Amino acid sequence: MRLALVIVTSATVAGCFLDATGQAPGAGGSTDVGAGAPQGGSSNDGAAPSFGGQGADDGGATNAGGGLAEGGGGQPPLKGVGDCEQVAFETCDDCNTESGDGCGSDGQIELGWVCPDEGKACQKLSGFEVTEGDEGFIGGGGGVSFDESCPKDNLIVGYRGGESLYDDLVRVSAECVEAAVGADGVLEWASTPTLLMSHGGLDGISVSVRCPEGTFVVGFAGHADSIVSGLVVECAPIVLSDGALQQGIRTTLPLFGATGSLQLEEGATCGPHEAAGRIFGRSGGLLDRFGMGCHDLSATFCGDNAIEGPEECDLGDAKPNDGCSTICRNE
Ligand SMILES: [Ca+2]
Ligand SMILES: [Ca+2]
Ligand SMILES: [Ca+2]
Repeated sequence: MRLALVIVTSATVAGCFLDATGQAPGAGGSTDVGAGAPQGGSSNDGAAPSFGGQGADDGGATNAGGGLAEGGGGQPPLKGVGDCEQVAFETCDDCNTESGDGCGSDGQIELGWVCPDEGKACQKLSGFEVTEGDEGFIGGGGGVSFDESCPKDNLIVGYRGGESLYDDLVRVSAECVEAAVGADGVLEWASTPTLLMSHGGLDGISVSVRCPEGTFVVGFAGHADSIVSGLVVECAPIVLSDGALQQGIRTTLPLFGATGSLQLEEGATCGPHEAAGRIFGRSGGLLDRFGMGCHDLSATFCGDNAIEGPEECDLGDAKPNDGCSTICRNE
């Protein structure tokens, strides 16, 4: 943008002084050109945005001297970035102008980081800790109870089971995947899905649903009376937003099982910072009751001097090559 303006200015100046004799005055002279000038826009070039005013002046001076070649070159750091004060356009200031440490050369927080303290190093999302969250179930009270949770750092991504000829679910099991933090602060699948123990009978045809890769189960509704007929499962990505792990946009999977011509009723809905990590219910030869438990995912950060959740170390910064990685694993 600035380059284009500079070219217009120099063309104007050149045209203007074809007839005139003396040397060109300072860059500001464009107003003297008056009417004949192509593109009246040249007066704009003084109107630098709040940052970068310096660069514009330099460019003008070079042009006055006649040298067309290049004004400045490269991208000078934006004025105000790295001065330890967070102002105006900045969303962070970590006292340097480098990117890759959570606060970029443009004064903006980088993906996957939080910068809670002005003038201090930013902290990188290193993982999550789990506490029990919401839960809910559908179905009746027959059979015997079961309760299964995914292993540590795992979340539910799908279900497998069997469906009878009479539109009932005869068994169910959950698929779990290890969730790990990606470079951009998005939870990713870090393993292939593994199956929890199956509950219910052995008959029926096999049925299954699974969330799209990179998304996790966050709720279900279902069709049931005293026996569960089918489940409608919702999935969502989990992303770092405003310093917390939050669900992204939900998608609904195809029906798991059958409707049994029963109304759809609410099962469990995980809160905005939760995802499913547990199934429970009752079963015998059929699936009498099905429930899902949500895990509250509290984000942990590398660089806050506290070893939390999945962290193996935390040296108070999120720098690599000092024995403790950017996500606080031993190097
Ligand atoms: Ca600043
Ligand atoms: Ca920085
Ligand atoms: Ca930490």
